[in-house]
Amino acid sequence: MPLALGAGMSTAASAGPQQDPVSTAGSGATAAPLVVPKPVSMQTDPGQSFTVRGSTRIVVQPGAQAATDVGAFLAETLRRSTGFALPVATRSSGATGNSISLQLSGPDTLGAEGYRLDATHSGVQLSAPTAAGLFHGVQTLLQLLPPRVESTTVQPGPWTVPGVHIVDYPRFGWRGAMLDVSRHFFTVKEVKHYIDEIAMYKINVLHLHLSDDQGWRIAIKSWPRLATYGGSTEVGGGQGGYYTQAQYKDIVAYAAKHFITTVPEIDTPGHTNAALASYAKLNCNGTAPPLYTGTDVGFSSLCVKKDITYKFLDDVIGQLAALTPGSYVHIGGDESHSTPLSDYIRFIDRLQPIVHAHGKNMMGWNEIAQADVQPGPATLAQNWSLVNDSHPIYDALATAAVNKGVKLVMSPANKAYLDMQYNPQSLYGLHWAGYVSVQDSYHWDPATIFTGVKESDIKGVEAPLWSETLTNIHEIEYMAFPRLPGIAEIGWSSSQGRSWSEYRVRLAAQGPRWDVMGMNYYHAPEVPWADFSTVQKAR
Ligand code: TNX
Repeated sequence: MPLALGAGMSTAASAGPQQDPVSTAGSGATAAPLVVPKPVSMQTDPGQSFTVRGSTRIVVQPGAQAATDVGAFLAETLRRSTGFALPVATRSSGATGNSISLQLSGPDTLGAEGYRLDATHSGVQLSAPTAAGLFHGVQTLLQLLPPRVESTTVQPGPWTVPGVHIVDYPRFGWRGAMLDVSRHFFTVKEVKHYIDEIAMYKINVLHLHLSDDQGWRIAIKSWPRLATYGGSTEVGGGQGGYYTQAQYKDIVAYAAKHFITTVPEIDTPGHTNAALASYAKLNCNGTAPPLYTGTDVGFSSLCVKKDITYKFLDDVIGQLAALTPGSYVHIGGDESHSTPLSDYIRFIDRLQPIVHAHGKNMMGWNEIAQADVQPGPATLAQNWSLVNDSHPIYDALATAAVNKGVKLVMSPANKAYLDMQYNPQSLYGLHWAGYVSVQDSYHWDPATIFTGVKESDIKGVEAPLWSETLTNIHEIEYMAFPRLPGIAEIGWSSSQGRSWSEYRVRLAAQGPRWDVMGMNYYHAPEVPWADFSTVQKAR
């Protein structure tokens, strides 16, 4: 008899940290596998389990290239830690039992990213209408295996998947992570590393904040000084850096392999000192300011009245659009404190047609709702207003956007900003929006923040990571983990029955995976990590 662990999955919490967090098979234990984000429904079947072994195959339908690619991704990951051959075979080769099967099932109720996963004695059956769904199912499967599966060197088995039946699909189609590569520059390798880590939690958008006062990070062919001069420093005066278009393409392709769409942001009309310093003609007074390495905001503005400004933007957005397979280009629009409001509105009104002329839709921070932006998918507003837990506030910009028929991506600064310090002792980060503990960052719901904004007005959620205080991937990891998986869960899982005490146990089960990966995560005291490391050591 399968043990039903539907929406609430309450036995996961009651399983308690003293039990083996994942691999229950063979031990007779019935603890539910601890998966983040929480699947829509999961039944465990203690009578069943499947052990991946040397003779196991990964099986796909003949001719299904997208499924084969996901199968190859799974094989690559499993080969590193298991040392098994794990050939990716087509079904016509006769492989049946003792296999992990990845099947494209054709359209059904699971939507664009959902999947079904069944693990029994004879193998693992993963099916989904899309390759993205298969990829998300693979992420779940990896969480069903012991944490040492994340190792890059061969580890001892057994590699047992508990008997489960999972049906899963996301609440929102946009589950983003933003990385500010402007305040400090991060290498292609570091960005790819972050992609690996966010993909584990079914994040499907990587928003790259490519320009700000302190640095311009993408080469633009007709405006070479943007990168070579505007990208030559960073906060604190370090050497900065920029991506060539080939490197940027490489990031976009790597993200796509992880079913993550890259959204490029060029922040305008404010946050533009690096561009203004690179080209005197972009300034109203024709004089280039010096490069800037501080952390103030709101002091720079493109020259709204000059035509060259729009020629510049047309070139930049045209080249970015050509590098972007996704449908959105982010034009920033935040904190333009030195642009008079009438100019700001004029500017955004002139910019949106430029974005459209290059075949993309326009995304911007919620201030863009002050302009005459277009309804429908043509515009997306990213809301960064704070959540007030006890008194939901009525935010004029969010409501203005929704009243214009514009959908919102929710990034409330005192919940979803990963650069906020956890507490006054935090080594890195800022606290202008408050200290944000792991529990705080999990305790909100996008559909109940504003009285005027309902579920259907919301495109999804996004966790921004601003980098004024962050200089390398280790510091990125420290701020993003363990909060990012909670934001990912808010974007993926139903809010029904959501409880911190249940979630913290599933979150703690991620710790041993991150330990194996060598990640520098914050060991937040409110998460029961220790219990899981004991389990790990005892194995
Ligand atoms: C606000 S919120 C900013 C960024 C800063 C960040 C630091 C928003 C759209 N802009 O310019 O980096 O705070 O937390």
